Amino acid sequence: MTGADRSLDAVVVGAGFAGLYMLHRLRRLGLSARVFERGGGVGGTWYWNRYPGARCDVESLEYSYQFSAALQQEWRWTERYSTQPEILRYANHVADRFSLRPDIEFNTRVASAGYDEAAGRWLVYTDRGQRISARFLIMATGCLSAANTPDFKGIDRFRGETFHTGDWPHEEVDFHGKRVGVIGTGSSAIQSIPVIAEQAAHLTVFQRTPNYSVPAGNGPLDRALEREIKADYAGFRARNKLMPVGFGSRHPRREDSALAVSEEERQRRYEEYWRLGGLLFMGAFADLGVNAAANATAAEFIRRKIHQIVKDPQTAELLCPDNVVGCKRLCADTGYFAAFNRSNVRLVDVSQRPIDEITSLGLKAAGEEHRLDCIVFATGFDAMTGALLRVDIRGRGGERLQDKWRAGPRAYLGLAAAGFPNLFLITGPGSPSVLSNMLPSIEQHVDFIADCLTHMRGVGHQTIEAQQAAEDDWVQTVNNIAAGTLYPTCNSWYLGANVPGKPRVFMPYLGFPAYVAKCEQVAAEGYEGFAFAG
Ligand code: N01
Repeated sequence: MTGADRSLDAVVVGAGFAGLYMLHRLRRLGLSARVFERGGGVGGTWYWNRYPGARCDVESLEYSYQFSAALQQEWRWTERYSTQPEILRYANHVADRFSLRPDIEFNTRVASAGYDEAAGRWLVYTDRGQRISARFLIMATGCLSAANTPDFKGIDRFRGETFHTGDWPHEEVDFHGKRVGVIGTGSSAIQSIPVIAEQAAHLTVFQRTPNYSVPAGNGPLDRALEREIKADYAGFRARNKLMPVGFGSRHPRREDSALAVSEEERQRRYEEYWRLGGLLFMGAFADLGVNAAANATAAEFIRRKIHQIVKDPQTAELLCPDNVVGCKRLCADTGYFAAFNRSNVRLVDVSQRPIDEITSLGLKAAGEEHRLDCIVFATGFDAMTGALLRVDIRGRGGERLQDKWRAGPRAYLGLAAAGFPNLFLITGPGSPSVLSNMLPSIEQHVDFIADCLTHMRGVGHQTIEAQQAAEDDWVQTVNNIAAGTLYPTCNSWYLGANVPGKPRVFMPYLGFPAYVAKCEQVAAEGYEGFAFAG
């Protein structure tokens, strides 16, 4: 292609877990590939989300790669749920173990990419002025990697320090002696608040919507369990693959309805699953995600727990959500509700009167000025589409992905978009991604793409493109499945409802095993729903 500095088989955008494994597979196929990463290191989400208390809500023995049996055996996790520093160490270990770094360009953002139909190649531009011609463009940009800071009035006037949980500084942040404000009460806030509360002179939490949270039950990794799993890791992975969310096979989801048992049994079951911890709580009964009356019994159980933990009844009541449990992602915490018993922590309800403005000295909310030294925006992400659409991607006829997705994202299997030949999305909208265990979902997508490239090479195809009809059907399928659940009943980031003006479309595909089966069937039938050329 004319004007390119360099020609490659594939450009991969992002060096998180998806980009790292994609690079490994591409190399093994003998293809030339380069990864461009805006951060200064590998790890993606785990490179940026360094806020105090950050850790994963899927168990470490499951939130890890399985493509290498040796890697799986040799890596030792220290806790049941890994901390962000440990996950980042793991990502770095993988990059070194498989010698991936020479093909990764750090501190380099892919700004735009345009498809040249005549050449059948992508021309990719970086913010450092590079122009790369590539046959394939593979977006490994992550689902929760574009931080969202609401457009608060006066945000630039604040004289203190500001932080975003999803874009945390790499230097140590010390809140000792400081008056800190945290805006938001999602997973990031719920993990960071207990830690910040221990340091800060005073902490004010600004809550618009309370969230359900279940204690994670974290602790040192049980070495006997580790030995047991490592003795048959493949079997363990295979059992997890059959779980609706792709993890948790050690704690089977129950088959019965919350409404089919006695009140006594229901409470006993909820206690059992409360002790299991975190996301596993949702497995207590089979119908918590689909039956509002069943879900209401779980909601009542958690609200009672909040009232038991939080001493001030008014604060406890404010912390009690009234929506469906799990409709916004259920949080997993370590000491979240108890943090509100501390004398240096205050909860401010901004549900009725939003935050008015940020001033030079703090923040005006609910008719009061709060003096602050630091503001932490725990305000989440432009999820699933944000990072993709921050790159100006233009397909056939110069069509912009931003325009194609103006009314909501449309992608076949969450992997490819009609009008954008030779573009692959790893864990894109329309795939299980955030409603599954991300690591196996990433590996499944990367393997699908690598197998597809092998197939193309075998039959001599130059381009692959999702067919419009297949894409339309798939978007409809994703919507139909979500509509049969309680997920669309609240303003979650799954729906894009957390970003003003973002179209409301339920983005993830619900059901990991069915999704994997569909991908396998598509591949077995010669990549049904895709068109090949060349
Ligand atoms: O973001 P969120 P997050 N004024 O969108 C509030 C994953 N994750 O970073 O609910 C006032 O959940 C907003 O209020 P509301 C996990 O999948 C995983 O916490 O929109 N408040 C909400 O309270 C998670 O779900 C882990 O009314 C405003 C908060 O900001 C996902 O990332 C850890 C506001 C945003 O919550 C996102 O979590 C961390 C405004 N104008 C994250 N705008 C684990 O693995 C927004 N808010 C455990």
